[in-house]
Amino acid sequence: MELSLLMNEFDVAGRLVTINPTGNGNVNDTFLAIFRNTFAEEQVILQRINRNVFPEPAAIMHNLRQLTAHVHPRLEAEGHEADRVWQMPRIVPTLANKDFFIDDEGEVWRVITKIASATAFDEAQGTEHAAECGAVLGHFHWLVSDLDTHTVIDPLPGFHVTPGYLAKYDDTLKDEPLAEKRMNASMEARRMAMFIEERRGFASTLQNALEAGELKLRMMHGDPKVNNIMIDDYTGKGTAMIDLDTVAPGLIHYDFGDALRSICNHAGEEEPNLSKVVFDLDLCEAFCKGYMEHARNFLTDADRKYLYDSIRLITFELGLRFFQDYLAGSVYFKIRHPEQNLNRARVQFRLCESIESRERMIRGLLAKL
Ligand code: GN1
Ligand code: MG
Repeated sequence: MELSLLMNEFDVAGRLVTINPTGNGNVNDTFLAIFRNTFAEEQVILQRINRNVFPEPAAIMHNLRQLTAHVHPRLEAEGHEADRVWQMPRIVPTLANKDFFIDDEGEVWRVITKIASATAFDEAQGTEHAAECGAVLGHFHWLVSDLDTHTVIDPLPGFHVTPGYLAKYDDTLKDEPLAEKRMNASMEARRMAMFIEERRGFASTLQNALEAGELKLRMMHGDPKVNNIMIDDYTGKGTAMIDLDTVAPGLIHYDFGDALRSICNHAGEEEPNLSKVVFDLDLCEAFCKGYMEHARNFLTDADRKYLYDSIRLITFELGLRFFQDYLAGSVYFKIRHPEQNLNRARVQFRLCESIESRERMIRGLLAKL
């Protein structure tokens, strides 16, 4: 459906002047729409929800309602004490007062407000930026720490349960006829398979701690990579977490690790030259300091014990997810060329090795926080 016609379905004041793709998510399609009237301009975000990934759009919109209903009043009430304006997007309803619109082809669309004058960088800009990212994630965890986990519908059951991805990988090799062919087509793919075998036992670390009662489920973001953290254009301070579809009960460790694996890797997720993929310890330290400013009070000793493992584990998990998807024919992560998910897996596994080789130093700096 034509994007401008689609925008007519939503309740935004003014006239649409432009609508263009924005961001570079691997899952949903995102557009920035700008409306104007005589005196003002309104910018909103239009998204097509990837139904292959999120089969129940009503569930993620229900969750977004619960989340914003919990967080918005809190931000307003505490605004005068805060050292900055914290933001969180608001749902823009359709003219029929629904949270999303289904077009003639069955595609699901939603509109949310844009975070004002802020930028989400694809790469860490330096230690100050990393510290701000830490502050944003810590503050987010604090904001949702008392959100009743029962009010939220798990949008992607098993989303961050690493052993589940191992099982999925095994199933793909067993059931997908082309997977073996893809595996045997390149040395790279076989190297990835060996990398996975060497870490099978490790993959259950966080789940074991959860089952033993050492770690507890809390609300987590689910996808706090560097470009889901918005930085205020004028103050340089972090101002919002975006991409809220994966907010669900889980282990906040996966968030902590996910933010670090993306912030501390300057080369990004698509780098073809593996020698550029290195885990940066200065950025790690800066992020952790920013995070602890908000998280110090709710992290337990047991939580702290698993922080290093969480960084290593989520990096391994993402590499495994990319590799499994490559073997399955790239049916989950959007690609622009056929080897893209294989290369994404190579990058994460190299990053995982870089984390492993810095274990002592990472543990050392975590212990000082
Ligand atoms: C996906 O769509 P995007 O780019 O925000 C994925 C994350 C991965 C990320 C890696 C729902 O997020 O889990 O960490 O790609 N989101 C989902 O870039 O699978
Ligand atoms: Mg996402």
